[in-house]
Amino acid sequence: MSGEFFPGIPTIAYEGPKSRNPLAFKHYNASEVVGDKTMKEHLRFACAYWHTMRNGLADPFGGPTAERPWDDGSDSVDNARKRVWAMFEFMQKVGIDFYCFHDRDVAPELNDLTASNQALDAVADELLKAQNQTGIKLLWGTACLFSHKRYNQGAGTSPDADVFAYAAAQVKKALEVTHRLGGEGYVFWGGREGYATLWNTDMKRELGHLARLLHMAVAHKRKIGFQGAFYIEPKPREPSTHQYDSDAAACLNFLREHGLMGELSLNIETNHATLAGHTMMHELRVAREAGALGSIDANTGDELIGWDTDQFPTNIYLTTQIMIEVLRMGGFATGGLNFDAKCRRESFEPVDLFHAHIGGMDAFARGLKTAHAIIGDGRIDAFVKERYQSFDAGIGARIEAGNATLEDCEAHILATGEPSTRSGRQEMLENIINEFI
Ligand code: XUL
Ligand code: CO
Repeated sequence: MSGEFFPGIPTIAYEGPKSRNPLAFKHYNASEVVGDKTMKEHLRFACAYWHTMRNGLADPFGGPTAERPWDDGSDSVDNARKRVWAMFEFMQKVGIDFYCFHDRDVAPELNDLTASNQALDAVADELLKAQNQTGIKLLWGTACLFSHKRYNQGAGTSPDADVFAYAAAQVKKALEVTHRLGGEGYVFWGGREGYATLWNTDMKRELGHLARLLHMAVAHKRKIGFQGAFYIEPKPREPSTHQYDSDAAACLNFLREHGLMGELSLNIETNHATLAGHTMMHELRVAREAGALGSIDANTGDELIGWDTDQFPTNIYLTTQIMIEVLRMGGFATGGLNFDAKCRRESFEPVDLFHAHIGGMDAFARGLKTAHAIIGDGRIDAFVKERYQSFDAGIGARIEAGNATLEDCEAHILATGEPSTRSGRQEMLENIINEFI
């Protein structure tokens, strides 16, 4: 496997911030230690098979533009096998150690489930061979339960029990293949698990069915001995008008209601957070504080276009905020930073895949260093701690401990009078952050 698919493109090296070579890292230095780990260990980058290998870069107004000379465009298993080697050559050259896939990205969906499963097994053989040759690992696998026509009204939430059963069969197979490939996780993202109109929808019943699917998957995971993590990925809409897993809080509520807390954690994606009307930092904070931040789909949206544009992250402020939350949870366990991102339609050459990933990796390297420095500096943490100090003693401590009644609060105010509040100092804190950016 030497330069067959990306001829003339070298293995990407770290050249430092002064380099002007577009095919070099300026900030991501895999072996450089930040705090207690190397950058590579902190960041755990993963490459998304669906975008890197399968996205033709079409948009709602125009067809595909991507030039992928190794791909003959057919649904043959041979073409799928060949693609595996293009993907692994790419990852080796760009220095990414993990990948993520949907069953239908790596292998074609054929005439029936048996044929599709056989194709998936054949491609999985190839993936295993490529993993063993390169040392590249599977961060997570998933089943595509949103592209095929049968899922037009949902998969786990379809009104048709046969469609539910088909989805469950697909999850079973995708989970088994993920297990066979040593995957560290498995994702559930429900693009069609929602509705277009409530006039035809029994929401309570659909949510119950979705929970049944997840419980079945948990049972199967135990049965086959899969040790990886299960993640659920929030997104508010697109393709459905309303998706049930709309944001981190909605997912946590769903998991709690259906006895799935602890079985699944969250895979949070930046562009989904912004579509939900939240910042990425908000979504990460909600998940982390529930002890349920599992993994990250590291992309970004375009504020001028209202879609899930799945762009590569370039904004250092964003990557800093993300890495602050990751460092505060003590780093990733099974999760990582999966570039669920694609090149722009205008960037159709194979080399653009390199520029895109290099940029994302450099942006996260800077975010990591900046976040580490901000936490090490300690001023932000100290300010926040101080801001709540009135809850450390007296009436505040009694409130927090559950030892104060409404009468106690009333007596306190009657004795002490009007509280004197203090500035939130937002601007001062933003200035501190900018000292480090
Ligand atoms: C879609 C999306 C998916 C999931 C996996 O918006 O993010 O690619 O990450 O199904
Ligand atoms: Co995603």
